[in-house]
Amino acid sequence: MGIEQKEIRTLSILIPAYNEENTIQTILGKIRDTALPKGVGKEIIVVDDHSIDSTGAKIKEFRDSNPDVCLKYTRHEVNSGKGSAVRTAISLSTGDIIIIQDADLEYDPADYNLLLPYLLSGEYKVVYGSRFLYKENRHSYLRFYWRGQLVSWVAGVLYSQKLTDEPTCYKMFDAALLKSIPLVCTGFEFCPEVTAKVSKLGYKIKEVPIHYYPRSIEDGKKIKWYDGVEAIWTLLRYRF
Ligand SMILES: Nc1nc2c(ncn2[C@@H]2O[C@H](COP(=O)(O)OP(=O)(O)O)[C@@H](O)[C@H]2O)c(=O)[nH]1
Ligand SMILES: [Mg+2]
Repeated sequence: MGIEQKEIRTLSILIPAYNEENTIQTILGKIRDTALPKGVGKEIIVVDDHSIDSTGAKIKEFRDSNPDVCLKYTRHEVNSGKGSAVRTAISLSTGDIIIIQDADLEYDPADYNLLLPYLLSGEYKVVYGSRFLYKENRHSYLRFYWRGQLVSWVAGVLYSQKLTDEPTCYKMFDAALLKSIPLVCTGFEFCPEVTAKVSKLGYKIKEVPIHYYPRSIEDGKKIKWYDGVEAIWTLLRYRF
């Protein structure tokens, strides 16, 4: 007897957005236009983390001109960080599977289809898209590249996982598992916290190669060097 699968499944796409007026409508359009496997629906949840540009207005404009798209939108009363926005989005999501999608254009929603099969088959409950496994990818800043390598190596050693890209945005989870994990992160430490906690629960993380189109700091990249230090500190803290 095979694994019992529900007929219709929903992928919840969680978007933390902070001052992303230049890209938010494009990424929403790309998500809308991405075809998923038969029987898998989409739910988009955008959390505007109190942007001070027109991000909020752009989201509402998109929603109004795309009534067929299932899009939930909420705005934080104060700017509280990527991790807080992701946690708000998790609490609003209703799908069976969850993926984190940044509001910039560094990742390609078409790649959801590269990760999904591993969750749909029931083989894995946690799948990461690795930018480093796809050799043709460019990496804009050497320091981001090496920081990513270091954080991945530390995560792999501390938690006995085979990881080439721990800080990747594309992290896909079984929704019930992710919702069962108490998260406390507020900023970019969402990634190491969730990696640490799923590993401690004994789940093996599957990695698949994905495309990557890095943006520059001038284009709005917000992650800083100390986020790398905090990532390693977070990995150590939850391990010991
Ligand atoms: N909610 C929220 N999101 C943020 C904040 N800072 C950055 N982000 C979002 O986090 C995502 C990743 O930011 P980015 O600078 O591209 O970092 P990277 O892709 O992880 O290197 C983007 O969607 C940003 O809008 C923040 O203070 N609050
Ligand atoms: Mg980004």
